[in-house]
Amino acid sequence: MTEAAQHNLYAALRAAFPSDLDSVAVEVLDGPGEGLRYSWQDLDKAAAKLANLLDSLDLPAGARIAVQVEKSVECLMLYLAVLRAGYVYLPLNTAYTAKELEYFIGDAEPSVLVCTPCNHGWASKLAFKAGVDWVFTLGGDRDGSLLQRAAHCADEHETVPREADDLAVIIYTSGTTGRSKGAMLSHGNMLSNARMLKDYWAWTPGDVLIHALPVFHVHGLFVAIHGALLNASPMLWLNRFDAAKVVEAMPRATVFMGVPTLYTRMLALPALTRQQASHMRLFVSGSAPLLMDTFRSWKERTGHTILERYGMSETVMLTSNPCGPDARHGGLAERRGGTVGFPLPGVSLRVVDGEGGLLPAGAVGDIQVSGPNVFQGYWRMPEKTAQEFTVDGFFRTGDVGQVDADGYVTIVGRSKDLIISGGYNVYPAEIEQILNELQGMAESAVIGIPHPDFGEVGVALLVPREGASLSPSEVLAHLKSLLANYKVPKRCYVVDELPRNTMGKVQKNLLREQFKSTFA
Ligand code: MLC
Ligand code: AMP
Repeated sequence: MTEAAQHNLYAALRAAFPSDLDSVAVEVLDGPGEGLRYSWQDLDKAAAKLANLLDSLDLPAGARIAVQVEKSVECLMLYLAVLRAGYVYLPLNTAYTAKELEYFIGDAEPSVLVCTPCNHGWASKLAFKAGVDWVFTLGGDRDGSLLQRAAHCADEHETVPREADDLAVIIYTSGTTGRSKGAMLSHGNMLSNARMLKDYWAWTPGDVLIHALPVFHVHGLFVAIHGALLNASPMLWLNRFDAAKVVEAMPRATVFMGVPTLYTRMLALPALTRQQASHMRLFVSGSAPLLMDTFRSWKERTGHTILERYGMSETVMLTSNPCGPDARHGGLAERRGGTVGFPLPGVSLRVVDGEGGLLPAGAVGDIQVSGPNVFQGYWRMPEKTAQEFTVDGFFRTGDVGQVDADGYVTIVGRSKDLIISGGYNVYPAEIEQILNELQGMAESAVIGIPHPDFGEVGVALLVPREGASLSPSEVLAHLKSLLANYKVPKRCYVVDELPRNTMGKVQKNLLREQFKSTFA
């Protein structure tokens, strides 16, 4: 392999495959393929076939391959194939509606769309209208045109050389303006992060990962998959999270990664015991704040201390509680609940005031970061990108926090108006924009309030125009037709007015206080 090919993330992952390529790489625990076992050879050959298929399409350099399919091992193979062939992977949440898909396709201008067979009718129509050259289907039962076409391709493929700064993936994240932005991650961003996490989380031979997260976001696609592949660790694969199935798999596994909702759902099961979890080595939580109550209950029930970490689509992983003694911090090994641990090796993290002045230990301010993991900017949004970086190259995360005297980082809030629901980000601005266009709507506010299952959920407050009446159920149905279902507020209330401060800004903090017990 050439020097440059080594910068291709796939080349690094492939180089880590075990020498026995016939051993099991992935075992499927649910769905139509339940019981199927895929070897490392299967992953490699299928990724080669798919990469050859992409090559045969004569795509332009840097072509985006948009993928909106249900989770499956074949979807993982497609991801590997796109990396290997040097194109740009664009994963999309399966919950996105036609309206949302239309935006992503219009913005990213992919050359290829891969969708589920059941969405092919409408998805291909809007894709071809937007100038997409190829539409393939991939179903959860190894069905669809993608695999049919790839079956005829050769099962060997030379990994395309990539530089560390070359674009590998675009991940869309919604924004405070309501317009989604494509975060551009390079091969180097992801590889540097994956290599560092392999050491920091002490991945060891014999580790087995339970993979139960979606594969269209940073957590499930990068942190979990790169970690396992780079360590040649088999994955026990769940296409949908099922608390009972994860608990059942624990005696055959060592590592689990989840958002807090997954932990609270498992805690509700009597089958989760110290004995059941005794084979496990590491439980990682992230993407949303882990409540102290969950942290403590998990320790009490299983004997394991959850390792909480913090990251973003724009940066992959930024901080982590220690897995073992951290020499940079006096050998501290304690995983402190309520904190997201230390900045990872290679990551610089600082807390600043409103003017950008560095704050001392313990003071709360805006979190800014830099490092080899920090993204290349927002797709075709140079001005937005420039705004989000400081002159000395630090990225403004939009998170508010502090670093204590021992170096532990705590996230105390967000300067961005964002709700994190079951690990998914929901931007109120996107919903308010739709609400405010409705006939009879004077104004609206969407707020996040505590929820026992999802951690936080959205609630919409609607102010009708004088003389108009609004039906909450109709409003919710309208939102459902346009937005991914997890973004739709769980409740909708009609109110007379919204509280405002002297500057005329809606005081969402007062509304959050007023509605905080809705789901208690
Ligand atoms: C599902 N629903 C949600 C929801 N998930 N509502 C709010 N928030 C969510 N997260 C709604 C559905 O719309 C549906 O509503 C109802 O709940 C039941 O849906 P479901 O499909 O049966 O839910 P379920 O499969 O149980 O999904 C819940 C979940 C899932 C927690 C397993 O949301 C999940 O996998 N979350 C993980 C997200 C994730 O991977 N985040 C990482 C982002 S990366 P209705 O009305 O239709 O009945 C990142 C960076 C980092 O943040 O640091 O990692
Ligand atoms: P995303 O844009 O989906 O990548 O979400 C990134 C955001 O998730 C971050 O900016 C944080 O606000 C939040 N986040 C991630 N991990 C944690 C964590 N452990 N605790 C609190 N918030 C987190």
